[in-house]
Amino acid sequence: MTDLRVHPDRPSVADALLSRGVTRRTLLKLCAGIAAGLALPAAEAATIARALAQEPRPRVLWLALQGCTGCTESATRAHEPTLESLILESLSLDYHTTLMAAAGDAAQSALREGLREGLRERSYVLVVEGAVPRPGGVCTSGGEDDTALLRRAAAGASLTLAVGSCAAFGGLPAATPNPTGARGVADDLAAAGLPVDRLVNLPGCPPLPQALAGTLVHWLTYRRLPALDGARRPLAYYGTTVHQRCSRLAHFRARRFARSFDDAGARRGWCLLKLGCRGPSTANACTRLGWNGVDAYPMRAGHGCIGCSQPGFWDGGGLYEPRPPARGGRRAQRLHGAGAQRRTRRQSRRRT
Ligand code: FSX
Ligand code: SF4
Ligand code: F3S
Repeated sequence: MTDLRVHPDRPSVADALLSRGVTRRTLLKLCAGIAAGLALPAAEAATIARALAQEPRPRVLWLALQGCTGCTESATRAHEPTLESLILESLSLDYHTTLMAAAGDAAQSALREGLREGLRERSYVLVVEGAVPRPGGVCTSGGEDDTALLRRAAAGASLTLAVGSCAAFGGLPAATPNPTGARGVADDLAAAGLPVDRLVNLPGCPPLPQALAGTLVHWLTYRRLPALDGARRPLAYYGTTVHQRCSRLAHFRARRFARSFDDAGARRGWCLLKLGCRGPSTANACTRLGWNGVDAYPMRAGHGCIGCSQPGFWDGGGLYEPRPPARGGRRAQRLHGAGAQRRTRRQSRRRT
C-alpha cells in the first residue's frame, strides 16, 4: 500500500494535493492516468504515487517571454481545474509573472533568490513560455534583457521545459517577418553555446496540460528525461499523429471528404482533409488524451487540425487550404508513427 502520509516540514506534491481536498483514491487514480499517458506499464502508477508522496515539491521558475499566456491559461484551467492543473498548482511555483501575487521589486527578488539558490544546487525546474527574442533588450524584465535572463536561468536548472510552440520552435512570434528575431529555447541556447541536454520541448498552441504534468511527474519520479524524439519532444505524447486516432479516420480511409464546413459530408462527420486539416502531419496526443478532461479536440468540434504543435507553425499559410504536409511533416510521420509509440513502450519498460 502506497504511503501517502503528510510531511508538515517538507511537503510533497501529494501533501499539497491532499491538503486541497483531493482524496487518496483520486490521487492514485491520477497516478494511474499519468502512467498511462506516459505509456508506462500500469504497475508504475505505484512508483509514481510513492515519488509524489516522498519527494519534496519541486521548485519551479516560470519565465514568460514572447507568448500570449495561453499556455498558462490552459495548464491551470482557471475556471474548472483538472487533476493535471492541480498537480501544477501543487508545485512550489517560486516565480511566475502571471500567477504570483508579488509584483515589482518583490517579484524580482523572488526570481533573483530562486536563481541564486538554483545555481548553487541546480535544484529548480525552469519552465519557459513564449519565444526567445534576439539578445539586446528587445524584451526586458526588471531591467534585465529577457534572453540573457533565460540563458542564466537555464544554466542553473535541473530540467528546462519549453512549454508551447513559441518556446519550443518560435511559434507565432517567429512568423514572417519575425521583427524580434524570435526563436525557440533550444535554438537560442545552442546559439549561445549552452547545452540542451536537460531540455524538453512540449509544443502546442497551447500544449496539452497532460504532457506538461506528465513530463514533470516523470522527472520527479525517475530523475531523468522521458524518451524523446529528434525534436526533443517526449515520444509518449508526440509519438503519433493526431490523424492516427481521429474520430473521422474511417471516413478518411473511405475517401469521404467534406468539401465545405456546412455541406452534407461535414454534417455526417466526414474527413476534413480537403478543408485544410493537418492532422496527418501533426505529432500530438490530442485525439488520444482529449482536451478539457473529456474526449474533445478540434476535429470533433468540426474544425481541422491547424498543426499548432509542429515546427514552422503559422508560416505554413492558408489554414483552410488543402496542402502537402507541413515542413518536417513527412519526417514527423516517420518519427511519430505507430512504430515510435511501440519504441517508447519498450524503452520505458527497459528503464523501469
Ligand atoms: Fe505561444 Fe504561450 Fe500559443 Fe499562446 O504563452 S504556444 S502563442 S497558446 O500561450 O506561447
Ligand atoms: Fe485525419 Fe484530419 Fe481527416 Fe481527422 S479530419 S481523419 S485528422 S485528415
Ligand atoms: Fe493543435 Fe491539432 Fe491538437 S491544432 S490542439 S495539434 S488537433
